Amino acid sequence: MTTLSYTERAKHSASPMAKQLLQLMDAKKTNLALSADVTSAQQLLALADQLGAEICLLKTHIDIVDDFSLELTQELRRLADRHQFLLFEDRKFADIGQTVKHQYAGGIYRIADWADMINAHSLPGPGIIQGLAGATTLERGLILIAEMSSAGHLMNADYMQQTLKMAAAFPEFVMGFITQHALSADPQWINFTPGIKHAGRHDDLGQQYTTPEQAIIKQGSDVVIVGRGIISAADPLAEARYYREEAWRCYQERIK
Ligand code: 5BU
Repeated sequence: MTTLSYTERAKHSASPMAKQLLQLMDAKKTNLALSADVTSAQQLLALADQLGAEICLLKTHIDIVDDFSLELTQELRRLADRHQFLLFEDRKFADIGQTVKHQYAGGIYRIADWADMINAHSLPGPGIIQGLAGATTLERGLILIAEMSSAGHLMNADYMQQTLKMAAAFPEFVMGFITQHALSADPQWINFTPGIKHAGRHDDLGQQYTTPEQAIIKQGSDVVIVGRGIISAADPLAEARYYREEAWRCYQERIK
């Protein structure tokens, strides 16, 4: 785990999108990502507008929105620019390069046109990274899934280290990892951690939760991703502010 600030780490990164996110987090003083898992366009836009000032990243599952349209993605982009956050589509690509290229740039969702970053499983091998990297000429970033938050996943220590090696071959495109703990002390990699909640250890479908403090201080996480902990709360804005302050305090403590 590194004790450098995000701004310092931006200098070590070869990925323009990683640099942008690292600088944004220090400038805006937030390392909170919102997982906006809602099923209507209106709910998604309302969350982005209401909580946008608190977050560095809005994570979407665009394919769960019942009334999806390309106008929704244009609105999301406008809100991202207005409130200064980046867009992360949690698509979890997992196929051969030729297929993911089309899934990323084409189809109904045209993810490459509006999402600053996407994620993918390392399982198929490096071709998946090459396929995604070659799908667009826009400045985009990829997060490799090294370690999931769910109970009983099959990603063992060797899988995680192989994922790290795979990333190292594409430092301009890969920004870091979805992981529960920092995989190396190399400051260029950003560690994104889902499965964050201050109370509640798991849900009924395999999700396992850890606290911001455990994730950031003990495990070396850089960006905490919170979904139901915020969006299912009685007052999502108050809860987002709580997570923002707590996650920022932990980051400050780690780099002290
Ligand atoms: P929650 O409501 O905070 O449990 O939502 C977590 C989100 O993060 C949800 O969108 C998942 O799809 C996503 N996620 C995850 O929970 N664990 C993982 O390992 C990965 C993604 Br990859």
